[in-house]
Amino acid sequence: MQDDGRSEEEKLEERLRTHRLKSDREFFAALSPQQQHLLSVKADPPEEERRRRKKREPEPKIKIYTCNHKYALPGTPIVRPKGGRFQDRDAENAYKGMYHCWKFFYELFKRDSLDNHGLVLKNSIHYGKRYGNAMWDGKQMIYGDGDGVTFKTFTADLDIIGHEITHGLIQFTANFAYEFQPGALNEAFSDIFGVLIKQRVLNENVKEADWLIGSSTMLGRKYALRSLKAPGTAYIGHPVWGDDPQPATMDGYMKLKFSDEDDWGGVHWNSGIPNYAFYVAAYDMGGYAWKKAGRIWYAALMEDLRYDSTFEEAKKFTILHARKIFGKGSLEEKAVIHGWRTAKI
Ligand code: ASN
Ligand code: ZN
Repeated sequence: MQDDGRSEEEKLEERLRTHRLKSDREFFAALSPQQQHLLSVKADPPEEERRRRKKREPEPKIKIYTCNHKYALPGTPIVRPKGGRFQDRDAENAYKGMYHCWKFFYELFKRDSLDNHGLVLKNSIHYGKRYGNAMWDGKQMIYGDGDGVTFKTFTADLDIIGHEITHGLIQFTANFAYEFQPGALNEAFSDIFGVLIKQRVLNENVKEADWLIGSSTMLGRKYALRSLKAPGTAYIGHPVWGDDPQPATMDGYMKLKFSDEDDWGGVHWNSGIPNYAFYVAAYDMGGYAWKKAGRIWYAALMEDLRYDSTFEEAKKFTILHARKIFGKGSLEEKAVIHGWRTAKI
C-alpha cells in the first residue's frame, strides 16, 4: 500500500490524540451534567444573556478557535465579523456546520444544544500538522486539515461535522460506551444524524441522498469514509486504505479485540450493521428521512438506550417508538422491523 507521505512524528501525534480520545470521552461521560458544565465554555456575560433571554427563542452559541497547526487546545479564539463571514474557509465551514446542527436538534426536537441548556459549541480548527481526523473530545470539536493526499480538511463535509457533534449529544444522553456493540451504536447514531443533518440542509429525500459520510473529505471522486446505504462499498481499492471492511449484516459482525488498533472492538466497522438497518427502514418509509425514521431513532436515543445497550436493544426500542409515534401495524413500524431484519438482527 502507498504511503500517505506524512512523517513518523505526524502519525504518532495522530495516534496519540485518537488514543486519548477514548479515555477523555470516558472521563467526561462519567461526570454529572453540573460537573460537565464547570469544564465547558462559560455562558455569556449577564448583559448579553439577558438580551438573548428577552428574545425568548434560544440561539446557538458557537465559538471558533484556531490551533494554528499546533496541538494545544483550544488555541486562539477567532471572531466572525458581524454581518460578514470568516476569511478562513475552515472557520466558516465549522461555524455554518455547527449552526445547521444546532438548528436540526432545536427545530425538530426543541433541544437547545447538546445538554438542552444552551451549551456553548466550541470548535478548534487547524489542529496539528496535516492531522487526519476530526472529533468530539468530550468537551469540544476538533478538526484536522488532512494530509492533502488521502484527506483534505475535515470541515469539508457537513455529515462529518454532524457525526462529531452527535458524539457530544450522545455523551449527554444515552452515553453509549465506546467499545463493542454500544460503541458501534455510538458510531451508527453519529453517522445517522450526520447524514440527516446534511439531507435536511440540502432538502434531499431518501432516494436523492447519497447516504455517504465524508465524500468530500476523503480525496478521490470514488471514495468516502462510510456508506449507510451499502456498508462495505464506501471505498474499494483505495491506494492507502484498501477496501472498506464494514459489514452490512450481523453475519459479518467483526469480532475484534479491545485495543486501539482493533478500534475498541471494531466500533467504526460494526456500525455498518445498525447503519444499514436505519437506511432500509428510512427508505421503506420514503420521503424525508429526518421526519419519520430520524424521529424514531431520536426518541430511542433520548428515552431508552443506555451505556451498555446492544443492537438487539436498539432494535427493540426503535420498534417500540415507531409503534408509539405512528401506531401499531403502521407502515413505519413495519419499516423499522424490516430494516433490522434486513441487517439480520
Ligand atoms: N473521527 C472519529 C470519530 O468520531 C474519531 C475517533 O473516534 N477515532 O469516530
Ligand atoms: Zn465517530
